Formats: sequence, C-alpha cells, structure tokens
Amino acid sequence: MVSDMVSDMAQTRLATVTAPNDLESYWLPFTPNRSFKRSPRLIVRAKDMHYYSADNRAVLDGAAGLWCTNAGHNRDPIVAAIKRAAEQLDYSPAFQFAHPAAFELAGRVAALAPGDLNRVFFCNSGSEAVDTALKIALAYHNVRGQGSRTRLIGRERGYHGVGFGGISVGGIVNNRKFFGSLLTGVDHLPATYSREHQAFTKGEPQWGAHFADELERLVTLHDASTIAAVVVEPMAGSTGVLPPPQGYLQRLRAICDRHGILLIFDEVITGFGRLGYSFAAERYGVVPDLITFAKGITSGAVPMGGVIARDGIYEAFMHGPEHVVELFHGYTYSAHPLACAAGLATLGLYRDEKLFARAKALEPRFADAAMTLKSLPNVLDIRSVGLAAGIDLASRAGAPGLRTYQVMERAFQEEGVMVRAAGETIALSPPLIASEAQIDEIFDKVGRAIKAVA
Ligand code: PXG
Repeated sequence: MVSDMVSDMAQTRLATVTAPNDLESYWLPFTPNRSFKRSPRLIVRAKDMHYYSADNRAVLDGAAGLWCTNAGHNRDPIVAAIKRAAEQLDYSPAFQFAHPAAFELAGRVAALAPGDLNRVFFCNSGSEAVDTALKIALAYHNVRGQGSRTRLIGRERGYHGVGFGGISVGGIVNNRKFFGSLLTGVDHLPATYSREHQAFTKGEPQWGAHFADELERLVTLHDASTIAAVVVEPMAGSTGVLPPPQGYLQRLRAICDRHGILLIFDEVITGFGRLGYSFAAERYGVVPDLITFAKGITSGAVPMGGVIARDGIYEAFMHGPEHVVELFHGYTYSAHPLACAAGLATLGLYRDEKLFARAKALEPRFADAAMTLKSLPNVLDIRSVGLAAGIDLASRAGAPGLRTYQVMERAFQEEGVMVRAAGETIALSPPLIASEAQIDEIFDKVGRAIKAVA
C-alpha cells in the first residue's frame, strides 16, 4: 500500500539521521548565519553566572542569556521542579481543562503586579504576549460597544517581539521593512532618547518628559474614538537601554486616562527584577492596564510568557451565556505544566534570595562600573538603569553594527564574557545573582574588548 511505503520511507529517513554534525541545516535566528558558521560560538552547559563553551572555557554571562536568566543558570530548585513536573504531568489541554500549578502561578504573578492587575493570561514568549495584549485591548473595546477603537500606538525604537502585531507597533526599521504592509491603523510616538540632552546619565534622564505630549498630538490627528491602546516598554531594552525620562510614563498614563485609551507596558525585559522591582510599573508608580511578561518568569529555563490585565478588563468579557468562550484566543501550550513548574520555582528563588532588592541595591555600583568605560575609544554614550546598561560605540565607516559585533565576538572568544550587540550599542544585563566582583569583572572585560577593536 502507498501509505505503508510512505511510512517505510519516513522510517528509513529517521533511522539514517545519525547526527552528521553539520552546521548547515540550522537557520539561526537574528544571527548572521554565514559568519557564525565560519566561526561558531557554541555553548554546551551553564551554571549560575557562567556558560561553558564547547572547548570548556568559562564565559561570564553579562547578558542574562537574552535578558532572561535573572536567577542565574541551571539553578537547582528550578531544575528539580521541571524534573518533577515532567514525571508527573507532561501535558494537559490548555483549553477547557487546566492543572493546579497554572492557578497557583497566576495567583503568584498577580500578587507581584501593582494595583488591580490581577488577571493572568499565559502564552509562550514575549512575542505572543504582545500579540495577546494587543488583541485583548481591541476586543475589550469591542465588547464594550466601542468597536471603532481599533488604532494601536507604539513608539519609535520600540521592540515588541516579532509577531505581526509586535513588529507593527515596534519601531525598528529592519524588523519591519521586509515584511509587507504589517497591521494597518498603527501610529508611533517618538523615541525618548536625545544624546545631546541625556548623554552619560545614570538612571532616568531629567530631560524628555515632554515626548509623552506627542500622544496628545496623535489623539488630535486620529481622534480618541479610534484609538484602542498605547504600548511602550517602560525602559526600551533591545534598542540600547533607554530609561524613561523622569515623569514621562506618568504623563502617558494621564493622557491615556483622559481619552479612554488603554496603556500597555511591555515588561518582557523589565519584569522580574531587572529594574530592582517586580515590574517597572512599581518602580515608576504607574499602573498600566495591561502588562506583558516573559523571560524572567522562568529565568529562561522553559519558554513562557503572559499578560496581566486589570480586573475591569477581565470583567468586561464576563458577559453572555456561560457556556460560550469569552475570549477567542489561546495557545496549545498556554500554562504548560513544565513552564508553570519552572515559574513557581523561579518566583520562589526570587523571594528566598531577595533578588529584586539585590538588583536595586547593586544599581549604584553597577552604574559606576559602567561609567568607568566613559573615556575609552569610540564610546559615545553610556546609560544605565537597574541592572541594565547600554554603551553606544561610534560605528565603523560604511559598516553599521560592525564595531559592536567585533566587541561581542572579542569579548566572548578572548575575554570570556558574553554581551549583547544591538546595533551600535553593547548591552549588559547580568543575572541578578551577580556579585560586586563579577560586575567589575564584566565591565573590565568589556573595556578590554572595546580597546582591542578600536
Ligand atoms: N517585548 C520586549 C520588550 C522584548 O524585549 C519581546 C517582546 C519578544 O520576546 P520573545 O520571547 O518573543 O523573543 C522582547 C524580546 C536583545 C534581545 O538582545 C531582546 C529580546 C529578545 C532577544 C534579544 O535586546 N527581547
């Protein structure tokens, strides 16, 4: 029979795939594949503050993976919790059924969030969290009879993942220009950064709150009755660590309130301690309507993301016949048992080791260490907030991004520290367990790498 032949062939292929150890099959994300494959950077294990490369070199993690391993790597309680969960319940359907750890984790996340941000929707990544939040915002207005509110406002230099929603409200040209017309009805606030007014600021710059008033301009242009939501990162991470100007987020909140526009904080990076608090919303004393999170919820150990909504948003959906789905949205792996187990263990570690307070206490030391690089060649600006720092380097003539790429490579291969190269910025965001000595070590090593490629 044909079907038998097909399955025989498939079986043969499976049997013959015996790890040819070829670098070609894997198409790496957000990576220059050809240069990577010429000189691969392979990580084979990790523990606490260090990675170990394939040639068994210890590499200090200056970036918490991709801003996610906030509790450090391979922490025993997280590993044990994942193991236990895998043995007990590999999967239970996310729709129409649930498992206890999902409720427990939602409750713990809600307890960390400020104000009446009490309802937690789970997904598997920051990109999904952003799409989920944008959809909740649109549907919220719709179920309240304000279906004309369809417009979404993002911000230049914003990063909100790579779904079509996220790249539409995002403000990074390379993430947008290849991908067609994106979502329609999107507009953008200006970025809040000005080197002229803000260079070498520790923490939130004094200058720039007025950028929030651009939202009033967009309301005048489009009319509030067409605007559903504004989404911003409280601190823009991916485009180079841009802390919000003092008073900026408060002003955005006030303008949104005035016009019935939902305010979404994308806290995929700022959530879970990066700025010394559970969420940036707490640091800035601003309660948004929706918070997106991911990354630090499991310290990167299992993919997970989610959205926290204020009570009133959830309640707006709880109408109509009780057997009918209220929000037509969700993922096969929403609240996956392994992710929930990892999340619970991670939040336990944050609590037991007081890691958010630790990040806050380390902030001045971290900022001082960052600023020691001020006079190195090609350094144009250094910004820091919480345990995050961005170092802008002058680009090489005709080769944008090359200098930071070289610093990243040199740092990894020669100095034994992992950093992120984002455009013309080197970004640093170590796990919150970093010691003072390790913070100094990170900046010493980065400084040597910057000098080496000058
Ligand atoms: N929102 C924000 C604010 C993010 O920073 C996402 C959404 C998307 O998350 P996922 O899980 O879908 O990747 C992010 C992700 C970097 C870097 O080097 C930043 C991110 C991811 C990878 C690298 O700055 N942020």
